[in-house]
Amino acid sequence: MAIERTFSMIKPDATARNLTGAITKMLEDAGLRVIASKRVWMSRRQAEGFYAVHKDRPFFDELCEFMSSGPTVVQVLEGENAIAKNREIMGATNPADAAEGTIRKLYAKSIGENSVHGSDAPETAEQEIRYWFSEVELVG
Ligand code: IDP
Repeated sequence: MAIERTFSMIKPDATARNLTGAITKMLEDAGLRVIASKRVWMSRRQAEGFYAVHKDRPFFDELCEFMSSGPTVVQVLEGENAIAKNREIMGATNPADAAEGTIRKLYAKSIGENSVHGSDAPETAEQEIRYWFSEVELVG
């Protein structure tokens, strides 16, 4: 299995509850390595750019408002099958549908304020990493 990189974000509802360490520990315990990490309070414009793929969805405004409402922690994770593994640990978008033991089941407040983001494919992982990090910030 190839070593992959993926982009992960701890969202404002989770940083507000001081869950950065707890969430990062779950990722590390699953074998993912944090090779870049920084705390970012994104602007509305940065949120709109990051979530541009969702611009026609009914929840776009609400999502960008939420994502720029407080600090986030943006991270790059590395490991075997990192993209799928991160998605598995995160759990389903809606915490009501998330499996037991997943981050969203444990911590998400709602379908919108759902504590974490994780890239869903190699192409998006690459784009999202590039959106927040420069090459020299990735220390594998
Ligand atoms: P994902 O984060 O599990 O990949 P997406 O469908 O890509 O889910 O949606 C991106 C983000 O948009 C979600 O994580 C959530 O924060 C927000 N979102 C998705 N659906 C809704 C909704 O119905 N209402 C409010 N926010 C939503």
